[in-house]
Amino acid sequence: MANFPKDFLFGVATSSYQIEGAVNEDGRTPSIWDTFSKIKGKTYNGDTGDIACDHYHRYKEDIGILKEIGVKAYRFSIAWPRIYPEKGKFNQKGMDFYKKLIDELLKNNIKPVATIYHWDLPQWAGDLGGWLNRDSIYWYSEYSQKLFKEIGDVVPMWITHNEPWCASILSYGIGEHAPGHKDYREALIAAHHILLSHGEAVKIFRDMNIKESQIGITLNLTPAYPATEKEEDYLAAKYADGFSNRWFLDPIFKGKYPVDMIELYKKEIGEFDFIKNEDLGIISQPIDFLGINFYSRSIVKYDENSLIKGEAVEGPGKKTDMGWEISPESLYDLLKRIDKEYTNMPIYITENGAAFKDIVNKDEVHDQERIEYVKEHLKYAIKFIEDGGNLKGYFLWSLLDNFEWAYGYSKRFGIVYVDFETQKRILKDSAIWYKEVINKNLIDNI
Ligand code: GCO
Repeated sequence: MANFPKDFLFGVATSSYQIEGAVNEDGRTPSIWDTFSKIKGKTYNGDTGDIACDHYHRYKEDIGILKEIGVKAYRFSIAWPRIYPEKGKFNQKGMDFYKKLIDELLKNNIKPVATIYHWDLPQWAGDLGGWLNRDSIYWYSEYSQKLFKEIGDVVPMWITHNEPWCASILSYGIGEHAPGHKDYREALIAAHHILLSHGEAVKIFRDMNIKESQIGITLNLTPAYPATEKEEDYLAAKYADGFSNRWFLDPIFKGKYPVDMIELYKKEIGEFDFIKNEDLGIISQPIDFLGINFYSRSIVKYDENSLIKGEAVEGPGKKTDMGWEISPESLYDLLKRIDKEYTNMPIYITENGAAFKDIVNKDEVHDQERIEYVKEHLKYAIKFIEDGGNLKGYFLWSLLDNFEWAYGYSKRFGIVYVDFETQKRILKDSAIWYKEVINKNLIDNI
């Protein structure tokens, strides 16, 4: 048995486009994900977020489920195109939805944790170049400032961005996410503007002096390990780490981009003339906490021909339905490393969880593999805390099965099963198990 600290914040996480649906309601205009998901071949089966979990209409029922599971906090995201359906035009109706959601959470004693941007950029912003346009920083600042004005003090924890790596590299470089571009210069420009917009939002938040609330950012971090003891594989792992982790951690915590990566990228993208002198000072504004999304690790071997001189190889561990290797001990390595090299500030695991092929039988889902996955990760989370690590909470991804981006509805991450035909929700065994963990504040049998 292992106990969590008394004030440990157990929660679950979701995001707007993945669950809300109601894409044309109350003044919302399309986001780049509405556009992207409707292009043939971009998502599995042509799936879109048009209806998703219909959470926009069922939020009360869903908060009822949160209450039933007993979570202390709920991490959701706000859909920018509901708040600013057009450039510079605020939409009160869109805002009202989140006010109602937050009221309902507070009534049920659940702490609202709001992500400002979880990838559903308004299409109007996309049409103006999206994150490639330096003005995106001002659009995002205007949006953030409005949120802080309207609900800044009733939301105790603000997350500026979710996974800048995905919103930039995966979206503008690899092309798997909206807007689906494949250009590394674009990817790095987008990453820079996203980081800058983060820093600007933190500045605005501080200027507004919202005392009761905290602000941070969520990064998806993937520890990289060399495939063999060969020196060249170590180099590949170092670059893979630069690519996924240091490119975001270093500017935020050290106020600079990693020099080895700058040198490497320069050969591909040319000059970094989109970085201005004052930018790094803005990006490295002090924050109150760091959010980490953790799912897996990467193992890499040297590859002369790849941009980052490495190629991923398959790890030996069991895989989830995403094909991601299950490697809970890497979470521990990662947390220790953050603690040692970057910061001792409060850390929250803002996402961790797994997709598996769930089978419904008489209104029950026996998702033992998901329970094992979460249990193993919580075990290493406790180990880090016992070592003196400043880990303050854990948000399971996800509350509901939902729209898994390019994978559509083919991957189920929820601890609550959703029948997308009827919108019926069924608590999986993992939800019932998680309820017990939260209730007892410990995990048994370890
Ligand atoms: C993420 C996303 C989620 C995904 C999850 C599983 O931040 O990557 O927050 O939207 O659904 O990570 O891939």
